[in-house]
Order: sequence, then C-alpha cells, then structure tokens
Amino acid sequence: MTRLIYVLNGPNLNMLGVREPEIYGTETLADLRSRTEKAAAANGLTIEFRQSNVEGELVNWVQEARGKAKGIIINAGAYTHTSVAVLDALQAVGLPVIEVHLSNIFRRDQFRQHSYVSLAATGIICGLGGKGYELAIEAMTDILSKGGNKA
Ligand code: CA2
Repeated sequence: MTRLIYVLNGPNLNMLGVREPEIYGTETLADLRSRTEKAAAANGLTIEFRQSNVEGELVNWVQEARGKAKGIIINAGAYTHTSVAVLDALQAVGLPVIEVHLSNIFRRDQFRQHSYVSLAATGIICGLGGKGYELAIEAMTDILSKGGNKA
C-alpha cells in the first residue's frame, strides 16, 4: 500500500510565478506540485497537494489527514507567523510534520522570523525554493522508515 502525505500550502502561494520572482522564484504552484509528485513517486510515496487562502480550510485539512495520511508537509504561508489554530491542529493530529518555506524567513522581516508551525514540526526547510519540497519528501521518507514518529 502506498503511503500518503498531505502537502498543504497557505495563502497567496497560488500567486507563485506571477509576482515577486526575486523572493519566491519563477516556479508556479503547479510546477511545485509536479516536482513534489515526482520526488514522492521516487520514494514510494503519494501526495495530496493542496493550497488555500483560508485559515480554517487549512485546519480542516490537517484534521482530515488523521487516519488518511502518514505525514504532513506544510508551507503555511503568512499563517506560519500568526496562526495558533493551525499550530493546535498540527499538534493534535499525531503525525510527523515538516515545515517548508521557499524563502529564508530568517533573513527577512522580523515578523517572519517567528513560526508557530515550527512548534509542531520535526524539521524545517527554508530558503531553497522549490527544492525544499523535494527535500521535505526525502526527509519524510527517512522519518517514516524509522517508524514515523511525530517528533
Ligand atoms: O517563503 C515562504 O514560502 C513563505 O511561506 C511565503 C509566504 C510568506 O508570508 C512567508 O513569510 C514565507 C508568502 C507567500 C506569498 O507568495 C506570493 C507569491 C507571489 C506573489 C505574491 C505572493
């Protein structure tokens, strides 16, 4: 049976490739989905790749992952820095979580340097653009091979 990973993307990531290429690169969200799918297939995983601009929808998807998925890869966009609701959902879901950001949030505005999501994440990948999604798939594969522990 193939192992399913939820790959969740937060607000404005549907705008990728349209504006701000100097920060977020030139890849579109569809490009990110296809490189993540390829990396997943190479590691024997399947993905459910989604994006929403709505905080509650991200919370619902995290809850939905329970019982369906083996892990969650999340780029919560700006909700990374604001959402206790997303954090609570990630902490409750009981699955390994990997946090991804396209940009290096630690060399940007101060308000981006704090992440609620990190409190629920096994690991964080940032500043490597779309490559970070592939690396997250590899890291999740390692975590699952060791039993899929949450922390
Ligand atoms: O670096 C990342 O992946 C972020 O999660 C992206 C978020 C930002 O709020 C986080 O601090 C870091 C924003 C995504 C917005 O993406 C856009 C892409 C093109 C045009 C406008 C926004």
